[in-house]
Amino acid sequence: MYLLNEKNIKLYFQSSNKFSIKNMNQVNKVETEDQLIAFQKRIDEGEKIEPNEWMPNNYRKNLIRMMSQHAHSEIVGMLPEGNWITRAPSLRRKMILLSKIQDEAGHGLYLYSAAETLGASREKMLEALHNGTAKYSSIFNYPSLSWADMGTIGWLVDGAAMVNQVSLMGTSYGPYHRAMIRICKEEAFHNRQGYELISKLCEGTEEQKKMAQESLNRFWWPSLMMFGPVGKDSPHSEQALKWKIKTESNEVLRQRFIDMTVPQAEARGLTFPDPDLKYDKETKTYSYGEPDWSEFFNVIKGNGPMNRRRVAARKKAHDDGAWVREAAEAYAGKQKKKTKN
Ligand code: BYC
Repeated sequence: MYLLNEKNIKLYFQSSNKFSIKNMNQVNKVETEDQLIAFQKRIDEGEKIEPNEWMPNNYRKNLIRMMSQHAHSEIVGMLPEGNWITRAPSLRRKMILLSKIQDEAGHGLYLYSAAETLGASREKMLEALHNGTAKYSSIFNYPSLSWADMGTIGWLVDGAAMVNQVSLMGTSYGPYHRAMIRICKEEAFHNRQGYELISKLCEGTEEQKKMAQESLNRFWWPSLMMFGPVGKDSPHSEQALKWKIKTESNEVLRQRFIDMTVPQAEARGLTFPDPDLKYDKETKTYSYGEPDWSEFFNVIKGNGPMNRRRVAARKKAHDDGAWVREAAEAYAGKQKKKTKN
């Protein structure tokens, strides 16, 4: 039996995760072995866990960690593409880009709301993003330098995200599972528009084809790193898999993405910046070189090429939007008064 007093619980939730629990009633002061066994049985039988049901504190904590990082990734992920809206080469491309970026904002909102069902405070989650303590996907700390990057982001970044999120559709937490179903539908469009853009460049002039290749060269390794590290460098995986917070390992998903993407590139005459990439006829998969994990850890520590600029841009957007939140609250207050009268 685990006994925690209120102060310890608060510390436990705040210490490693940079967020706080708003509703302390949702946190267990006592966790018995029987409760943990019964919970694992529900997971093993494929049941979904819903917000008001009993769950271990550690399950709640890890979901808030992962879902809030996921939500941050969606809204920080709007920035590299937002950079190109005014320079889209046609009205069609501009409309596609705008609609895709709006979808990402929506994904962020579903995910923040889903994390709130676990008792996480939206204000605290955003505060952690703005003060630089929260993580978000490493990929968004790289710059978008050419128009071809708009294709590469859709094709590779959304492609990698989709492989990961299709797997997360099987997550054991109900609200996360439902958010993933909706997000994956939109992600499929994001991925296809990116591949279509790259395909068009590859059918174009030598210069356009070069632009596509150069973009693939820059984004390939960071896209593989999106799936996260392996072994002892992936400390959350073992328990997350046991509780079906995640349903497949980082490595399995990375391999699936590679096997899906390499033939797509080859069909367009593109090559990869990995001399070790080759098809293995026996396993029917591609073997590949080791990503530079020191670069990855440097990026997630906040030292990637764009970390500081990304966080500053998010903070500015939040501050600039203060009047919208105030107006919405004032309007909601008025509506409440009206319904009372
Ligand atoms: N980037 O034990 P591990 C999109 C951290 S956005 C940064 O394997 P876990 C889109 C990890 O957090 C979709 N950090 O962790 C939007 C942990 O650190 P902490 C983004 C990473 O959670 C706009 C430590 O490394 N998708 O599609 O079991 C435009 C150890 O890792 C990363 C998601 O967010 C990383 N890549 O597995 C376009 C998916 N990898 O927390 C597109 C949801 C690892 O102990 N998240 N770390 O400080 C997940 O599936 C999992 O959290 C991960 C990591 C596979 C990422």
